Amino acid sequence: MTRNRTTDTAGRVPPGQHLVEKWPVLSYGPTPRFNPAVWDFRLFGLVERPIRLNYQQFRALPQTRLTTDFHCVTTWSRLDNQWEGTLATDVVTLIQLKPEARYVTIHCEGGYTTNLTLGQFLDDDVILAHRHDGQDLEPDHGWPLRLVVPKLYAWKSAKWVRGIEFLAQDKRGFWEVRGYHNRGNPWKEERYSDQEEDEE
Ligand SMILES: Nc1nc2c(c(=O)[nH]1)N[C@H]1C(S)=C(S)[C@@H](COP(=O)(O)O)O[C@H]1N2
Ligand SMILES: [Mo]
Repeated sequence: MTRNRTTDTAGRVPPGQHLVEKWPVLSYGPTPRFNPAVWDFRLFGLVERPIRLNYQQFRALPQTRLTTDFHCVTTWSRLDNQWEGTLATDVVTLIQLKPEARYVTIHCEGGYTTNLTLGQFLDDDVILAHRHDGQDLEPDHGWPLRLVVPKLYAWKSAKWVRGIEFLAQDKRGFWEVRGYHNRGNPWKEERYSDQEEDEE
């Protein structure tokens, strides 16, 4: 397929990154099988009333399409990914957050987790996506549902998402306890947790 990919990459490739055209797969464990009969999506923790949606209910949420860049800490970046799904800001309208909620943990099939501040999660380009570049996500890329957090390294873009937990305290996720940076801003090259000591 010929795609008209952008030629203007100036200012879009963070330091230490190189561009790829094809989309690599990076997963720690095996790709889970999707079973729509048991799949659910939970919003829980510091919310007034936790909720649980089945797959059909989740897909009925408002749909948005946006195009963003994707930066993996292993140094590849892929520009202009078109995502379709439900914005994080639309998902949170389903629940009422308790005022103490300041952090989120994303929970995935198979036990992978990642952590974000509530502010990072509610950024206007954060999406729970089921389509990429006009096609359903492939199983290896997170089907049926993945998070996309374009402004942070891609280990924060959790695949096979099943729930969002709202917390008062930050809790490091799978890679964040295994040597990766707690924040992961690619423009500041926040790659490893041992860089965190030098910070504010
Ligand atoms: N559930 C889950 N999500 C995950 C991962 C994983 O191993 N499990 N890997 C992360 C990493 S390190 C990266 S770079 C991106 C890669 O997404 P891709 O395989 O679709 O390119 O997914 C992230 N999300
Ligand atoms: Mo990654």
